[in-house]
Amino acid sequence: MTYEFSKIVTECQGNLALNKPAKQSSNYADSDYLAQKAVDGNTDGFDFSRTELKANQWWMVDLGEQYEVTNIELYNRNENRSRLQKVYILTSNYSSPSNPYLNSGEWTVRYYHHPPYGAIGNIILEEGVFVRHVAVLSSHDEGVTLAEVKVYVYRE
Ligand SMILES: [Ca+2]
Repeated sequence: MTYEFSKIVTECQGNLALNKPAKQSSNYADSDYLAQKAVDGNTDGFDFSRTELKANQWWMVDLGEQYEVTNIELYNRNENRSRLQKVYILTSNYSSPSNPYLNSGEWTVRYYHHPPYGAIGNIILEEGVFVRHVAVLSSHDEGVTLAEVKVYVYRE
């Protein structure tokens, strides 16, 4: 008889969000600031995603499968940092969740920051949070702009 065990993550797998499919609620004008800019591995604050300048815009990435995520790192842009305010970080373990919005049964708010005025940094999740999708939503009326989002499993 053969026993098969689920693979257990015992070491850091690197940034799980890197080059994963990302999308956002709107694209700023005809700009190049598409959602994928926030998962291209470049944390340069001059290379960023950007939605339209209005409230309740969001950005999200699909990690492809569920992970027990421990850390989410956000990098703001270099200029006009204060545009990124009233920031919610949400996660979902649904395979195809609806668009991120507050008070949805498919998304859980893991973090809220107001006002950040600068780099947002490293958010550490509690143990046992299984994540397939990570979203960033802002209720501020200047939209969501992100240089990079990184997602890690550090815990054994
Ligand atoms: Ca980037």
